[in-house]
Order: sequence, then C-alpha cells, then structure tokens
Amino acid sequence: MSTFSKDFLWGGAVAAHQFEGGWQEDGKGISIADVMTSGNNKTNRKITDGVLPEENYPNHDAIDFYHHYKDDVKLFAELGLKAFRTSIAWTRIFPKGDEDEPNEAGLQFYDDLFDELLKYGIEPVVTLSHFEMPYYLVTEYGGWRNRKMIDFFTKFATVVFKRYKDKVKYWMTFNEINNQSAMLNDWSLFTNSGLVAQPDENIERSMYQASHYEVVASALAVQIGHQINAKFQIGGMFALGPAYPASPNPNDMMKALRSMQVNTWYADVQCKGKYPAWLRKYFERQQYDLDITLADLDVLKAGTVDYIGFSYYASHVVQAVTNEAADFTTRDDETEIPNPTLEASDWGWMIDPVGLRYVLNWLTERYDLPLFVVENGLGAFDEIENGQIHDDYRISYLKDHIEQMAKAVNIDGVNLMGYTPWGVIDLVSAGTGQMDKRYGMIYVDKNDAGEGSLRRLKKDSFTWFKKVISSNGDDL
Ligand code: P53
Repeated sequence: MSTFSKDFLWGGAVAAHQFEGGWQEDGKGISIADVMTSGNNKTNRKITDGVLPEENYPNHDAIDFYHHYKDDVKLFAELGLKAFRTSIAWTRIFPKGDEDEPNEAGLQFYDDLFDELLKYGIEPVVTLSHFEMPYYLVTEYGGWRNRKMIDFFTKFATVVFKRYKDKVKYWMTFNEINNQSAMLNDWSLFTNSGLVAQPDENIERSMYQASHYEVVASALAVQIGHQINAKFQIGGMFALGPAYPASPNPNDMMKALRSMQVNTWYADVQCKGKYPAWLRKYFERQQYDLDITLADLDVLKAGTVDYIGFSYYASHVVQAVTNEAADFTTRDDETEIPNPTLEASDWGWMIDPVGLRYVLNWLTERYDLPLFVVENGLGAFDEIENGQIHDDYRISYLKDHIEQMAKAVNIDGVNLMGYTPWGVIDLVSAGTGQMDKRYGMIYVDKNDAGEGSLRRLKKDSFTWFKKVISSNGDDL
C-alpha cells in the first residue's frame, strides 16, 4: 500500500505575475509586481514610483506563459501532474481594482487555462491574491490601510468564484499572508499589503491594520465561496519556516516560541477564528487602537478555512539578545543566523528536510486541519551541458523533503492532501526578481538580463518527478 492517499495532489506551483508576462495584454492593469525592478542575492529589488522607462521590470514579460500556455500545459501533462497551483492576476479581472464591471478578456483567459488543464485531468489549485493587487489601489486608496479594500477584494473573489465554480474546487485566499508580520521589511509590506511607509507613519501599526482588513476579507471570501459552491475547499496560505532556538538557553527558547507566534498568528485567526491572547495584549500595550469592530470578530469566527496551504523552504535560527525586551517580540529577521548543522543554498536558505516534518507535526497539533504543501523547492543556478541539465542537487532536495513528508504521514499520522513544489517551470523570483534563481523541472531560456529565446527544456528532475508521481511517491 502506498504512503500517500490515492487521490494525493502531486503538482507544481507558480504565481501569475511570476510567469504569465503579457502585463498589458487584453486590458490587464498595472499590478504591484509591475513596479518592482530586478535585483539579486546582494541587491534588493526596488519599488519604483510607477513604471519608469529606464528600469528593468522582469515580471512584465516573465516567461510569457500568457502566449505559451497550451504548450506548457502539455508539458505539465507529460510530467503527469495531478494538480497545478497558480493564481489569478487580479489586474486581468479588475485592471484598476475599483471598477463596477470585470474585464471579460481577463476572465476568458483563465477559462481557457482551466479548460486546458482539465482536458488533461489536472486539477487547478488557485490563489486569489499572490502578491499582485492592482497598483491603482495603492496610489488611490493607500493599499490595505484602507477598509474599502475589503469590498474590492470580496467583489473580485465573488466574480471569480462564480465564473469558475464548476472548474476550480481548491482555493486559497492570500499567499503567504504572514510574511509582513514576520519580516516587516519594505518588500513584504508592499507585496502583501501594498504599503509603502510614509515618513511620519508607525509602519508596524499600519501593517497590523492592513493585516486585520485582510483576514476579514479572507473570512468573508470563505463564506461567499461556500455559498456559491458548498464543495469548494478554501484554504489559508502561510510561509512556514520553523524558528529554532540558537541554544537551550531558556531565553532563546522563549524567543523561538514568540517568533513562531509572530509568524503564525494569521493561521490562528484563519483556522481558529480569533486573535491569540498575546497579540491582543501587544495591541493594548502599544496603544495601537486598531479599527477592529465587533462585527469583524463575528466574521472571523464564521469564516474559518477548510485546510492549511503552506510554503516550506527553510528553517531559521533565532537568538535572544542580552537586553531582550520583556515581551520577546521578534521583528525583522533580515540577518539570518546560520545553522551549523545544515547546508545553505546559494541564496543562504538553510536546507532542512526534517524541518518540514517538524512543521507538518506542529500544524497538525495546533490546528488539526488537512495540510497541503503548496510550495517547496530549491532555487539554484543551472548549467546546460550538451543540451541537458543535470540538476541532481534539485532532485536530492525534493527527494529528501518527500521522504520526510512520508514519515509525517506514515509515522505521525498527519493528514496531507498534496504536494505542489514551487516553480515546476522556471520563472521570475519573487524575492530577487531574478530568472537565474531557478526552481523548475522545465528550464526556460531567459537570463537575469532578460535575454533568451524562451525555449523550454526538460531537466533531469523532470524525468525523476514523473516517476515519483506515477509511483505515487513510492519510487524516489
Ligand atoms: P524566491 C521568501 C522570500 C521571498 C518569497 O521565493 C517567498 C519566501 C518564502 O517564504 O515566498 C514564496 O522567488 C512565494 C513565491 C516565491 C517563492 O517563495 O524569492 O510564495 O512567490 O517565488 C520562492 O526564491
């Protein structure tokens, strides 16, 4: 008997803005991803004031899936994918975000894409908002600082739920909604919430206010979705790298605990329907006086998620400082403490397969909901040798992680729905804007400078993953 259930969702994951291209095609509006430049492992991406002629914006054309989708989906079918996780670019449906009527050409594109996937028996798994809100909502409304965003988002959700109710069953509301709280850097604030810090602003307060409106919008979407189709499975989506204490020093332990709490309070709200106690105390102590109404709290209770989708790439080490604040609240983990027991990727991400089993257990214990690993993978440089790409490093990363998932299922009794590794096809990195930070099993000929033929090429990991899927995870 197989470890994984017979309907286990083996798949691949991407996000619209990182692979579609066609940034102005068929009426699409400018999204927040369209004003982010390219960077690399040393230089951050810049967020520019609108689209500037002298800058390089890698998401504009990306890998041009918009015009290659039929051939690409054919490759996904050859790989044997059972599921394909993508997102709907909000700006294809509502180009500015506050229109009364949706853009039909944008809706048609996703109809065609979902039909193409279903033709091969590939189940679409769809994220509503994956770092791609309309830029107009940032410049005109201040992004998620504004309560009006709840209406714009639920309208968008309602339109796509209704349109695709017979084509899509698995949904997620906001991708990695928790990045902003765990990292509180410019990139997370912008990609999660469309926030650009103003000179006189307490940005932490704005982040919590924006986050609150997002969890309310998410809970409303869950309720609306279930009314449209009771069979919908609507999940939350969290980035989940566990925080390990740097030593057995109790202060380090406390720091690790608080760091996990800061990172995962969104999951508390979305899975349990209420704010955790430590955070309510934190708001009080900071005198944030947030706009959280009693009606909002009822919405949160009534709109809990059906499952937990999460990304897992790496674990982190945290350490208390000598004059640690009494609340141990962790902010800004930009300086990564290396873990001497692990190797790191070329981007400094700690490679930790056991950490995935740890997280699967941690989530099960805390929320007791079905789990779905909707992102996992190794960003690496690939070399073409005689027309082939021998990415054994990627195979071994994925194999080691699948082995740990199998232990979590077999030994620990975790309820696991599926596994969609990140970037089944090479795409633009979210964090750095690079093309040469590659995750795919399908290579795309395009580099950081934006040059290349866009030709697709199967890597060794393609053949390997095909075998994994056809053996339902038995043959690794
Ligand atoms: P990239 C960390 C930093 C940036 C994005 O990341 C992240 C994470 C992981 O927690 O999130 C996800 O492309 C995200 C994807 C992204 C993927 O990780 O920076 O959901 O959009 O591409 C990989 O290497």
